[in-house]
Amino acid sequence: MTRADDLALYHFDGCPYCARVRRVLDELGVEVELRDIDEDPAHLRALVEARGRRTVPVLRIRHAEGDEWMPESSDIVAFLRERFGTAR
Ligand SMILES: N[C@@H](CCC(=O)N[C@@H](CS)C(=O)NCC(=O)O)C(=O)O
Repeated sequence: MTRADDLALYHFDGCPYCARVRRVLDELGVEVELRDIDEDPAHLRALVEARGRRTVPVLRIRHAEGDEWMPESSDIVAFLRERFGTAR
């Protein structure tokens, strides 16, 4: 497994787009912090503050210059495949 400490996935259990991203993480053998917005109101608050909406999945990417918030499951999957496609 590859642990990516700069990434956090905002999601919830019953969301099919989130499940798609979680499946790709499993497939690539990548572990990121999973932030369930239904389970933890602080995660929901952080997401809405950053994005102005509660739509998930959203991947938070930490950069030296600040956080990037990436919505859209297809974009997140493309990012993960590009970065970790050869992780295993
Ligand atoms: N096009 C988006 C769709 C995401 C989406 O519709 N997410 C749903 C849950 S599966 C959601 O968060 N709906 C609540 C909302 O938008 O407020 C993607 O592919 O990520």
